[in-house]
Parts: sequence; C-alpha cells; structure tokens
Amino acid sequence: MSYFDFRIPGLEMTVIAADGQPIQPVTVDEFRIATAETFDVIIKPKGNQTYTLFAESMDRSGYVRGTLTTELGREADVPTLRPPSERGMSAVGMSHDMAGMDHNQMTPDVSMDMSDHHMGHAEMMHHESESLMPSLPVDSIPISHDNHDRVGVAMISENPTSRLNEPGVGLENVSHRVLVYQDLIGAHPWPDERPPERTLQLHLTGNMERYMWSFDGKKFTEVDGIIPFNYGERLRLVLVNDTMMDHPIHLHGMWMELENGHYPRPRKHTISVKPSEKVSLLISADAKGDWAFHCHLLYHMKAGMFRVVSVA
Ligand SMILES: [Cu+2]
Repeated sequence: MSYFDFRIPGLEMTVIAADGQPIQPVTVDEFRIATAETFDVIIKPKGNQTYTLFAESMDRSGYVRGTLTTELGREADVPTLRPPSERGMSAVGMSHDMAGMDHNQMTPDVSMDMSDHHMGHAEMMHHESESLMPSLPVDSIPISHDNHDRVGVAMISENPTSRLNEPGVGLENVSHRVLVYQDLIGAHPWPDERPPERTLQLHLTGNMERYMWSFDGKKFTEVDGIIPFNYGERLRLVLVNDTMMDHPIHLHGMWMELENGHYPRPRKHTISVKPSEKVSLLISADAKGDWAFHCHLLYHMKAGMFRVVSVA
C-alpha cells in the first residue's frame, strides 16, 4: 500500500477524470496516484504495438506492470526502477520559505479575487511559468498552531506553503510531463457556488519515532467527539501537513473542491497533502449523517489519523 508513479512508455495519457469527477482534459506522460485516488485516462495505442503499463512505488521499492497488446504472449520492454529519492530539506518543503513570503506579500485584494470565481490572473501566472504558484485563498488564511505541545506532535511546519504545482518527491527532475494538482480544472461548475461561511483548520500531525499519527495532535482515541458540520452549510477546510510524509486525506459522503486557483474547481474525495503543504477545500455539507474522515494510508489511520465528521 503506497503511492505509485504510473506511466506507459511510448504513450501519452490524457487525463479526463479525477476521483471519478470529470476534468478538462490534460495530457501527461506520467502521474503519481495516492492511495484511494483514481484517475481516468484516454490512451491511443499505435497500430498493433505492445506497451508496458508501469506502476513504480513512490519509495522505489518495487513495481507492478501489465502489458497492453493485440497478441497474447507479446511483451514490451520493462523499465528499471528509478533510484529512490532522499527526503531532503526541499522534499519536506523547507526551501519554500521564500515562496511563502512572496505569497504573503500579495495584497489582500489579489487574494480576495482568487476566492472569487474568475481566475484569469491565476491562470495567467500559471502559464507564465510552471514553477510559479498563483496566489490562492489559502495563502491569506492565518495558520494557527494549537495543540502542538502534545507528544503526538514531533514537529510543526512553521511556514507551510502551497505545493500544488509540484509533482512530488522523486519526480522533481523528470524531463517529461508529470501531472500536478495545479493542472486539474473541473469540466463544469458544481451546483453549489456559494462562498464558504466559515473556515475549519486541521493539522496533519505525527511523531514518527513513536509511530503516532493524528489530526491536531490527537489520536482518534483521544478526541472529544465528532467534527460537526451544519447540514446545508458551505465551509472551507484548510489542511496543514506538519509531518515529513505525504498523506492521502479522504472524506466520505461529501465532495471536496480543491482551491487550486482554477474555476471550475476540481472535485475530489481524496486529497494528497505533501510535507509542509497547506491546501484549502470547499465542502457543501449536503449529506446528513456520520462520515469517516481519515488518512488513507491504513496504518496511519489505525494509528489515529481518523476523525468522524457529523452532518446534522
Ligand atoms: Cu497518513
């Protein structure tokens, strides 16, 4: 159970849906897929060529492969595993302090525009430079550090940043096109276009030496109760990753619209949050009941990175 990097050597892939929700087509050569995420792609094999479907684990400890062929028994070359990447300072977001400062220097007016539905400026900036991150709503949201004196919190991210334009650890220097969350644009607007009425902030926390994983420093067995959503409300969920790992955060029952500067926003049930990253998501609390909300690395979930969202 891991993240995988997927590619089909010799074929490009046009991604048309993320987590089953249609997006505007984007053509890539590789994508990283977190546990529980799904991507739908269209490929166009040439003639009767044979291809290898290659999924390499993020830590490069192994791979699975399949074969796409018109003739039983044929095989294509199988790539070798690429070397594992060290989770150095930049992988955990420590070199992003300067980028974070730039975002903070954006005027509040720009940030307000970004939370509106018209993203012309953000898109322009994206196209000017792939490495440039547009100003996002989350950039102007103050990050609080409550509960961080707990034993379950071995570290905090002092200056979390948006990393939606990064392919992730180990894929930084790949020469072909790799999908990033910044590429995802919804195929059409979603029914609820209200701005959020309130913002809820949750930190992804951990203590790797003690193998503790939690939200806001509290394991599931330590929390007082549910996370209350009011039925019918529109809210913004801000996730801040204070750990050195990627976590695929999964909400049951309701969609999360990723605020990546595009409109329509991509709609997902699983958001992979990079080390030292902060992301914001819009949620319409349109489904009454109790819903699981957890990291989809099941060993993290079992260790305590799990909460119940209750819509009432
Ligand atoms: Cu996790």
